[in-house]
This record gives sequence, structure tokens and C-alpha cells, in this order.
Amino acid sequence: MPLTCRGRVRGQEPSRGDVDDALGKFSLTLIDSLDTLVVLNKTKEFEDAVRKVLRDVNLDNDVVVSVFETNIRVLGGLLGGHSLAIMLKEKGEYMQWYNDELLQMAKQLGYKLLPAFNTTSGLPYPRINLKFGIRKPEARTGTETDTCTACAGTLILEFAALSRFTGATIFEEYARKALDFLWEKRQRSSNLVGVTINIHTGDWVRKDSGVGAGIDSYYEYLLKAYVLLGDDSFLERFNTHYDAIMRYISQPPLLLDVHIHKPMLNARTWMDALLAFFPGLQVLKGDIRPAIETHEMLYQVIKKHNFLPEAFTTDFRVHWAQHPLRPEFAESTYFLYKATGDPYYLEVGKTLIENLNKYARVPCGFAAMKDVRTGSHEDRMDSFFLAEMFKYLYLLFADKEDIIFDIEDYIFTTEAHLLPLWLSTTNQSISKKNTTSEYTELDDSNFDWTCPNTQILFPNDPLYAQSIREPLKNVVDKSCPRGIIRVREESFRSGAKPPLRARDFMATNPEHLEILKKMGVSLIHLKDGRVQLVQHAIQAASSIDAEDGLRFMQEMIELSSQQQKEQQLPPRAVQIVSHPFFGRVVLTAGPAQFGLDLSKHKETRGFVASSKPYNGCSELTNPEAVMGKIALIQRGQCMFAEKARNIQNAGAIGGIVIDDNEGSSSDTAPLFQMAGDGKDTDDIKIPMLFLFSKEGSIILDAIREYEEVEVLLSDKAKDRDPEMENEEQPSSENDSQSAEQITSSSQEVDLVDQESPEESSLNSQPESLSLADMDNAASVSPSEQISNPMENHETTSLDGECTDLDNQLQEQSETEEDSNPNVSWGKKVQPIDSILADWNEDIEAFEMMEKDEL
Ligand code: DMJ
Repeated sequence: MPLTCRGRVRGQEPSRGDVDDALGKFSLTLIDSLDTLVVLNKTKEFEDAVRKVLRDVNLDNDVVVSVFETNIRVLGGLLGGHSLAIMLKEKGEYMQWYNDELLQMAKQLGYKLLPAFNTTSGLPYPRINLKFGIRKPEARTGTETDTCTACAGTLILEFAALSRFTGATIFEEYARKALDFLWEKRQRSSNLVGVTINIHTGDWVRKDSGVGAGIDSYYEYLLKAYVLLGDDSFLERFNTHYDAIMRYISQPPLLLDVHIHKPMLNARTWMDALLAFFPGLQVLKGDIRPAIETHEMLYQVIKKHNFLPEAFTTDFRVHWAQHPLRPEFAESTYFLYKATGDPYYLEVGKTLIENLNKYARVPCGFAAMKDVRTGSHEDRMDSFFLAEMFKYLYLLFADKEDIIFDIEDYIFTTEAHLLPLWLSTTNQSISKKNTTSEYTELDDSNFDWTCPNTQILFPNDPLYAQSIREPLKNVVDKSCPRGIIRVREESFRSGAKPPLRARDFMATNPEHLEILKKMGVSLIHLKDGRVQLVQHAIQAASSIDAEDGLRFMQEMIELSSQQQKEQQLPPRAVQIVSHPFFGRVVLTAGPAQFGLDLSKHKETRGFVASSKPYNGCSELTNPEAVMGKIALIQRGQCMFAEKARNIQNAGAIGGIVIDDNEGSSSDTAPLFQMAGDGKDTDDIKIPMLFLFSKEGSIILDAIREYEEVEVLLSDKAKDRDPEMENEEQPSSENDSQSAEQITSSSQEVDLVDQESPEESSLNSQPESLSLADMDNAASVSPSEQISNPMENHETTSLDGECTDLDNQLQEQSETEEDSNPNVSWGKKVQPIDSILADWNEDIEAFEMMEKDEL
């Protein structure tokens, strides 16, 4: 604990939940950093540290620990220490007294972990009691049903090394069996694996698939098992998965989670920091281009926030602002430097070190970042910081002669522990077993290279890496590609105007659409209701029309950018306060550029009522139902301002417009801002908010279920207060009982979090799409593409200040309270349960990340 300058002892500090499962009162940090000392040429200190481990460490503690973490950090640490201890002993100077004591400890620990594998599948239980094992009453574990893929698939290096060092075959056999089972359970059509699996049935519990949290080191160990053990089946499995990853998950420079059954469907719109190891693995595989691309993208996220946030969105905003000093990016930087020899990667390493010293260094070590945006610290320095970060950063800058042994003779485990490659020929007969032989025919290009060969594969030509990196230079900060600026200047210099002015354009006007078509501009209606404008000059009627099209697009960009700068409104909140929600359900809502400004006025509280007609486009036929209430209106058919006037005239005190695009959700779509009608909207006095369809359905379902639903419209969710509950008077005893049940099983889901002032000034990109001032009117997505007739009719992707006309969500950071929401609903609210299923996926992912099996 670098802030309080003490060690963290399990049980003596308040529990942090699953993240503490890495701690087993076995001097984790000491063991995890043993081989780092040798790499850093601290041989004397290594000798002392080994003595301390042998003298002090007790493995027989009554503590429930994570099998995965104990394997990679403790078993791996002991084996790495042993590997270097025998290397030093052989050299004849240090460790002359050493008699395999660390290996004996490792073996003892290995036997302690074995009971975890006592499942029909052979997949290990996620946790084990070091003293009592599994299932015994005193063990307090063994009832779990699920584990993560990485948890079950990241054992083979340590377990095989233990078997081969000691001759006890059982460890390698168990780890192989778990891997065989995972391989059998892969989704056969996509060849992907999910994040979580049932250890008894083998069913995928979470069917999303990526290369980060929950899966990462499973892939790493397949390739490295091949390197260490020379067993072809591991390589074939790895290549099969790699082929699937590159087909579905890799969307250079992004790596995006998909569904294993529908791999063309992205499962989320954010990436986690753990996937930063993947470029390093791609180097090991020999696929350097995507490695350079992803690494460059990650580096730019780091440059923006000093560290890689725990999760960030596909448009590079912070999704989860914590950073526990993870080493994955340094690891990939090291591998890329080894592969390319490009000094750029030394510069990257220098930046990492400078940032660590500047922002994380504290008197007693380096403190994790609680929030990369504010630079606040957490009293935490995980053992992987010394095991991995120090090692990789040192190795990045070390010359061969700086290291007292040949690092090329070793393989790095996922925790960067060193295992000697000579193990591949030791005791190998003991564990070879027949593995499945049916492998799918693969694209042969994936088999080209299997190990890095820095001499042949990567010709030490720095320009090679640079040529791949260069086009991605602005991928994160979204500055304008030069070519477009040039064209824009020329276009404006000529003073020519397009036949249709951007400010007059209406997506519902057939004449306008005709003109657009002539200019080669097409409209793509996105699922979330927005419209994407794309210009392909080649599709224009003539080159003059093509130029007009370009001018039109540029005007559109200018207009939108200008409007957005004028009106950057943050998200708002719709909080359901009536029974049985009591303020626990907070829905992210889009603001309106007209009506009561909720950031300046007190929140509006009221019961909801649907308007008739539901689209609110004409005078309401049910004013008595809406009077004094918050009216629900469906998006579409007329302008938002018109809807607002109609419900206001009927006596409504506020309005919620619900998106008519089925399935739209604030999870996947950017914030939607309702613009006015281009005229004076001062007459609209009531607050208006916008909900995507999923969030809207929650309110509609609640009305069906409970009839009376009261909500709070505000700029920020209010703390759930007793008032909310006191107002609730269940109508019958039964109701009262179920309300209680629901209350106790529900927790707060706060999807709204205010951006820090600092961030909002940084985040000066256009925030909203005022062009959408007519319902269903045009908007332009961030991936807007415009082709430039003077540039070979190429389609150029523009973003950021230039073209990102899309609404941008304010950055949402997970606070400590809301980073672990666990939505569980009682039977009574079943319909809402299904609507929240998608949210649960994200929430589970966060929980998973928290578990730190990451
Ligand atoms: C390390 O413990 C290992 O690298 C693991 O495989 C995943 N991540 C952590 C550090 O982030």
C-alpha cells in the first residue's frame, strides 16, 4: 500500500472484494518480483529475497484465493525464481547454497491447487482454500459454477514447467485437460470462445468474445505452450482462434468484442486495458502490421490521459477511469521494439516511465490511478507492477550485456516470469497425450510464421513500422486529415455555393434527396435513427455535381460543428422514484436545446402519462390524463419543439420523447440531443428529455406493471433518499412483501456520471447534432465518409473537429459505488429484467474486471 506505506494483509484491511482473491498471506509481492531482481541485475538482493521467501512464506493458510492468480503470480513467481536460481548457481558465484527449495515450495503449492480440478469437465474451480481445498465446510468455497476462460486456460506453462522440473506428470496433465475441454467447447462456426463458462456443464455463460478481460491469456498460453512444449496441437488451436480473431474481433486499429454465435455483431462499444497485451502476442505470432496499428492507437489514448484507462470507448473516451498500473502496454512496446528495432518504441517507453514518475510515484512506491483524468491515487501497487512493468521497461532499454543471462533462452509467462526453453526437451514423454486431431482448414497465411525471428521476419527497418504507424497518428485526437483541409480551402476560395445549402437540407424532402443523389451524396439510415451522409464523387452526375457535393458536405460539417459548439449539452437523467424502484433505476437521457434547462433549475418530479396521439404531433386528445404530469411522446413525424408545445398546452409539466427506433439504447448509441425548430422556442417552458427505445421501454413496462410511475427529470441523478421510499404505500400485504423482496435484491444502476470540468474543456469536439432539429432529420455519424473528387475518388474517413457531427457522450467514469452494480430483479418485474439483460452484460464485464483475474 504505497500511500500508507504498509503491506496489505488479507483480513487486516477492509475487503476490496474479488480483487483480494490474489492475496493469500503468502508474501505475494515478494514472490512475484523474485526474477525481476535478477533481470535488473540485483543478484545479491535476489539471494536475500529467496532466503526471505524460504524463511517466512507459509502456503498453508486458511485463505480462499483465486486459482488463476495464485498460479500466474505465486506458482509462476516461484518457478521463475527457481529457473534463475539454478542458472545463477551454475554460473558459480551466487546461490551456491540453493538446493531446489523454491521448486519444492512450488510443488507444494501445485498440490494445493489440484483439488480445484475435481470437476467433471476438468475445468478448475475459480477459488480454492489454501488450507482446506474445495467443498469441505471449512473451505468456504467449491460452490461456484462459473469461471472465466482465461482463468481455466492459463495454467499450462506453469503446470507443465512444474511437471517437467519435478517429473510429477499430474500437473501438466490437469492443465492440458482443461485446455482440451475449452477447445472442445469453442463455438464451432465462429471458432471463438466466450468470456465465462460453466465448469460443470461447459455451457458458455457469457457469450461475448474479445482478446481482453476474461479471455486474454488463454490465447497467449496456446501460442506459448507451443513455443515451450513444441506440441503442434497447441499451435493449430492458436491459429484457428487467431484466424477467427482477425476475422471478427480485429477491426484495425480497434479490437472489439463480438458475440460468439453472431460474430459480425459487436458486443460492446468499448475496449478494456487488458487487450493491450495483444500486439505483443501478435509479434510473437509474427503478424506485425496489426500489432503496430493497435499499439499506436493505444499509445495515443495514453498520450491523452497519461495512462491507459481501464476501459475506453471506440471513440477513445474514458469509459472506466481507473488504472492499476497495468503492464500490458509496456509488454507490447518491448516486443514491438525487439521486432522492429524502431527507436520510436524507445520514445514510447520513455513516455511511460516519465508518466509513472510524474503521476504515480509516491514516497513508498508507485500508486495506482483511481482516475486517470484527475490523477487521483489509490493505495494500491499490485504485484504485477514489479513482476511485469519493471521487467519489460528495463528490458526495453537494456543492451544484451546489461543482462547477466541470455533472455532469449526463456519464455515469459503471462506474469512475465521466466521459464527456460530447455524444458521442452525435458521429461517430455511423460505428458504427451493424444489431443483431438480434427482441425478446420485455415487460411494458410496464418501459418506463415510461428515464432519471432527478429533477423528474418522483421528486417530491423524502422521505416517499415513508421509507414504503418503514420496514417494512424491522428486516430485519437481527431485532427483533420491534411488533404481535406486543402480541398476545403480551395473550395471556399472559389466562393462557389452548392445548389442545396446545408442549412436548408431536410432528409424528408424528396427534392433535396434528388439533389443529393445528383451530387453523389447518399444517405444511410442507421439503426439508431441517425442518418449517415456519404459522398462518392464517382456516383455524381458530373464532375461539377461532384464538386457541389463536396461543398455541400463541407457546409454540413461547418454548420454542424458550429451549432454543436454553441450547444454542447451534457446528458440528463430520468430517475424512477416510485415503488418498487425508489430511485434505483436511473436512465441516461438526451437533453433538449429548448425548454426548461435542468442544470439551472430544480429537478422536475411527476407521474408519467402517455399522450394521445402518441407522437404528440397534434393537439392532445387526452389533456386530462396528461395535466400536471410528465407526458410520454414517441419520436417521429414532427419536430421536437412541436411535440413540446402540444403537451405543454395540454398542461404537462415535462415531456419524455421515446425513440421509435426499436432496440436503440444509450449503451450503444451516442447521446442524442433534441434541437429546436430553427425558430424562437422561448415559449416552451417545460423540461424535455429524450430516451432511447430500451430505456423508454423500461418506463413503459413499469407503467404496464405498476400503473402509477413517478419519475424525476434532472441534470444528475439524486441520491436515493428515504423520502422516495416513504412515499410508497403498497396497496396490499402481498404487494408490500414483493416490494421488499425487490428492494433487497436490487442495487442502484447509475448510468449517469458528470464529466469533470477539466475533461469538458479537453473534450471540445462537437457534442451534438443540431442538424437533427426535425425528427428523423439528417444527422451524420462519426464514421462519416466523404470522398474527395480530387483525390482519386477515394473515400476518406473524417472525424473529430472536422467531421464528427455525432453527439458525444460525456465521459462516464465508474465511481466506486457504481462500478459494481448488480441488477437483480424480483419475479414481479420480470419484463424489465429482460430489457435490462443487455445492461447486465456490461455490468458483468465490469464485475469480471474487478475480479482481477484480468
Ligand atoms: C497480470 O497479472 C497478468 O498479465 C494477467 O495475465 C493479466 N493482467 C495482469 C496485469 O494487468
